[in-house]
Amino acid sequence: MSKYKARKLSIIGAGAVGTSAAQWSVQRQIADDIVLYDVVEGLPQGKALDIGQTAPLNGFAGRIAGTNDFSLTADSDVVIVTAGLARKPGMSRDDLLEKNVQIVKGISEQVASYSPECCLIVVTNPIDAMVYTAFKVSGFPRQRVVGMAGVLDSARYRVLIAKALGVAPCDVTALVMGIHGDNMLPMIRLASVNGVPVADLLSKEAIDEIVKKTQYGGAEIVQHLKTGSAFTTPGLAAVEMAESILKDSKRVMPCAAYLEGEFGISGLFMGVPVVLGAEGVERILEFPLTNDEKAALELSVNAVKKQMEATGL
Ligand code: A3D
Repeated sequence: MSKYKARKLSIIGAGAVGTSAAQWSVQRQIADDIVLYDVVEGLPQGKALDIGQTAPLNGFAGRIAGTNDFSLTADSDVVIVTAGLARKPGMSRDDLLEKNVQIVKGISEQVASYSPECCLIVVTNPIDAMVYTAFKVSGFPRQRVVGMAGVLDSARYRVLIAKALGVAPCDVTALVMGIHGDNMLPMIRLASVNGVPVADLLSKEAIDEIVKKTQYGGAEIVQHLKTGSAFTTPGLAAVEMAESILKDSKRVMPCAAYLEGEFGISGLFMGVPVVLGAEGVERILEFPLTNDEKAALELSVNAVKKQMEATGL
């Protein structure tokens, strides 16, 4: 008998982000078994068949299946939750809360019963409240519940810095902390191009502009699309996180993690740099903040607290 333990990934919600995540998972070959689940009949089945037919073209040797039967997600190692309403023009992420909290509650109960040992990656907005909902309802330890937002926001920040400097985006290292919303905190002091501080390469005005554009990066895409929000990079961002957990890579990524005193914050999910490995959030990388950064992070804390209260949990 083979000693190899097959890795199983389930993606809940076969909409724009869920489909993108499924596609990237197959392309990056991060799991052996991939299950795409949705409540709409035929939708996950059709999407999974289509994505599965890329296998001979990209060398994927695993299995992908679409289903409306939650029991087929059983014994997943990682579950990515993308189910729920997405923003339309004029809507804030908070406008989604009432509907999405019900959806995420129901899903978290099922995940806890079918895959009690999995790591949960939540993508549904407003993310900081939805990941809290999943944490409360699943009863999982804080290491195994994490929100995707910082990987996406940091990618947007890195692209904007790279564009302003005329350099390759992959050579820009930059971190966005805090809430996934208008008060998110793109860290200026820590942004660098292969170690060279960005603050020494760009004017304050140029950096302020980049920060603002990062904060409204999601809204800009919603305005163009009109019928929904970003999905390609959000899908890949969730898959990067899932890959680090499934392969125990210990990658360091900004993620919404439940804080218990780190950065002086307790009892809520907040975007911070974490180490992602087989155990989930294996460590939170804490470092001293300046007074300005502390004040900016306080805005995130207040906004997340309001969202948490609105969940009624
Ligand atoms: P969309 O294309 O509408 O897909 C949502 C899917 O969820 C649909 O196929 C629904 O049928 C399905 N669904 C609804 N209820 C359930 C349920 N109970 N069980 C299973 N599936 C269900 O939206 P989308 O894919 O564009 O966005 C999905 C969510 O991700 C939204 O809440 C977005 O706001 C959020 N999102 C978050 C980020 C972050 O960075 C945090 C980025 C992009 C999108």
